[in-house]
Amino acid sequence: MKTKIYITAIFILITYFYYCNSTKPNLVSVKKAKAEIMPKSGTNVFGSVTFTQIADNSIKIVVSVVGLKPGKHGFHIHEKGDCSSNDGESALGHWNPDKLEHSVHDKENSHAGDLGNITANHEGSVFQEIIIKNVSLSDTKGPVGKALIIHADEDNLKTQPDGNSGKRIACGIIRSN
Ligand SMILES: [Cu+2]
Ligand SMILES: [Zn+2]
Repeated sequence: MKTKIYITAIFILITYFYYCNSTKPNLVSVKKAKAEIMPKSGTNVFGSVTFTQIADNSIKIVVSVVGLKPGKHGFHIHEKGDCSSNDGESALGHWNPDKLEHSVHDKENSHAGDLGNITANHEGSVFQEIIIKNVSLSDTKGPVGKALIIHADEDNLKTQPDGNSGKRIACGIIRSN
């Protein structure tokens, strides 16, 4: 009888540890990351985007980009850190680990990579801060290693799967630093 209880207890412990390991994100220590933005689709868009972990589950993104048409441009994290193709399609679709729908950033209900729009001034420059929650730079399955894409048009935050934001006019791989 005692042996049976003992075996049951070990079984429960193993199940518990297995469950913890499979649900907890795999963490490394990354506090900052950066993407160098390079032009795509024949544009002249350049810049940089920095990522800073400002709380356990909150990231500040600072966008500094030039060479855009004035107005709003869809801005997303795409699933593959590959900017090699001239049209930016090598970065694949929006980063969407939870198989949710395209909308405004809110990891409970949207693609994790939905950062909304950036707005270029009359000179075509963007200096903008975006705060996103429920994402960690330390998570090995987080945004580091993925690609940032700037689109030609405004993201309407509704149309599936990409907000109808048009061509990919710039791309940058998010690297830890
Ligand atoms: Cu996009
Ligand atoms: Zn999306």
